[in-house]
Amino acid sequence: MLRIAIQKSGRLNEESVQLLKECGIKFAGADRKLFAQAENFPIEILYLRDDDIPGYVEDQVADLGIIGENVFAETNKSADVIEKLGFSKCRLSIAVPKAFEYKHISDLNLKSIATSYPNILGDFLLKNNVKADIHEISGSVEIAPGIGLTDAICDLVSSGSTLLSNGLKEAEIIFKSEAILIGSKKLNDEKKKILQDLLFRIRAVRKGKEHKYILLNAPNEAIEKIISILPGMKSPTILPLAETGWSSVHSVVKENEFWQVIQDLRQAGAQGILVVPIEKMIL
Ligand code: PRT
Ligand code: ZN
Repeated sequence: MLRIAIQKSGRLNEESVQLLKECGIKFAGADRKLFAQAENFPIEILYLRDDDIPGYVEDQVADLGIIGENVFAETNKSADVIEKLGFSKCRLSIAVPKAFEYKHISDLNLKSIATSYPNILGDFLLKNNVKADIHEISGSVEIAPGIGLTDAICDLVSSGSTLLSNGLKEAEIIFKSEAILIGSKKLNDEKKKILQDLLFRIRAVRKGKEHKYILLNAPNEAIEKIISILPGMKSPTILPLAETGWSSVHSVVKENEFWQVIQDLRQAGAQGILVVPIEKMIL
């Protein structure tokens, strides 16, 4: 039996739950209790505050955890990073009031910076030979300059709209983060085996999301050109259509190359292009 800790509520909760469900694991949500036993996979789910998860994994109360890299780096607990999960992407940035003429990191010398990330910020300042006063606060960091508490802040940014609405501008990105799967350094063989099964499923789900299944019709003389455009897993599937001289081509395309590929395919004579999401992909 493996025990995984995920965030009880907040930005990571929904996608953590969704990922496990897409892996085919059935379990009850956090609204009912703090602990859920999966019905069809040897895993238990613990719902916790995200900041507590690295400590629980270090202490082997949980075997695995899903958290932001920012929290893992800040709490500095002993655990392995097993897999990046690709969601909850954000950055930890130093931001200053708009009127602050910021040109270089050294402009932060002898300034005060409010943050909930004193460790990551402290390391960054040390590395860059900046002597600034770190003012640790646990929330509403973005209002600190406006109320005269500090000269600058260091906080998580995703769209940047919180900075904008508080009259701040991003000065330095000091850490990039996304959700990660962490694991205890002391898993026994039975737990390692379950982890491998879970990882196999997670990777299949994530690969599926990164790709689209594509079906199209084309005149036979265009097929060679079309095959050269399609990257595919191996070579594409080609099936004859009822109409003579035409074929149907099936293949898999990467999400991030998708629009360019579609454009090239149309130019090469492809018609009736269908694009279908892939639920899971196993190579
Ligand atoms: O209760 P618990 O302690 O479990 O949750 P929490 O309140 O500490 O964390 P939560 O749920 O807010 O965030 C969990 C994780 O989501 C963080 O540790 C990050 O890894 C990740 N994440 C991704 C973010 C953001 N994006 C984000 N934008 N966490 C916080 N923010 C906040 C940021 O602090 C700022 O206030 O959103 C605001 C900025 O957003 P923009 O879009 O205006 O730039
Ligand atoms: Zn938290």
